[in-house]
Amino acid sequence: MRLNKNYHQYIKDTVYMLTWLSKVSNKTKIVLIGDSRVGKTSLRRQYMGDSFRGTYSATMGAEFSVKKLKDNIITIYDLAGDPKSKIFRMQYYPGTQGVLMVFDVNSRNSFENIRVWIDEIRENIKSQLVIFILGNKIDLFDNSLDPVTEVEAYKLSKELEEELGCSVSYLSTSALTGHNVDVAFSKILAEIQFRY
Ligand SMILES: Nc1nc2c(ncn2[C@@H]2O[C@H](COP(=O)(O)OP(=O)(O)OP(=O)(O)O)[C@@H](O)[C@H]2O)c(=O)[nH]1
Ligand SMILES: [Mg+2]
Repeated sequence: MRLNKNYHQYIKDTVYMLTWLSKVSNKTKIVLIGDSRVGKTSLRRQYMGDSFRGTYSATMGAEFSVKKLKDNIITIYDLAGDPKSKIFRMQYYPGTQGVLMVFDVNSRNSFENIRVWIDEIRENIKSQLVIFILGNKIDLFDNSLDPVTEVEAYKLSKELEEELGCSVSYLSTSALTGHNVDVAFSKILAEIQFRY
């Protein structure tokens, strides 16, 4: 097969980065999961300092970013929310220390599906975890759309904490305005440092 030159370079860079990462001792692995379109990629881009994209482009399988903080290398795996991508997501779960589980505050369905996502991580991650639930698109919060309130989301996080026996927190975010995005990442990293 003849590979497109850019694609070939992308594969080479990815292999180089993964080889380099395997040699770094102090590293943290975070996955971003949640339904399609809730804003996982937008949150990752906002955290990495990339510009906000108003148009939707579905993640195919997985995308990832690497950030160096002091002597710690953070790898963020941004997984496709499409139910058909479950088979691809499974290979990225091993070794995960932190999960950012995202829903859209104006989509009750995406909030109800948090339980489905919990089942998926229970099946695939056996190590100790820190979980943050993020109610994204808070900038669009609209009372006429039966939005998911902070009280409901906080209540779910406490129920899950009890059921799973691990730390589960809640924050509302906006990938558009940047509200709580750095806070979410720095809090989950601090919690992982504390627990591991
Ligand atoms: N207003 C607003 N729009 C957002 C926000 N976050 C994401 N969006 C928009 O929502 C759409 C979906 O965002 P993505 O980040 O691609 O969603 P995703 O969760 O990565 O979706 P998949 O890759 O399909 O799993 C895009 O059109 C974004 O511009 C937000 O906080 N506020
Ligand atoms: Mg995406």
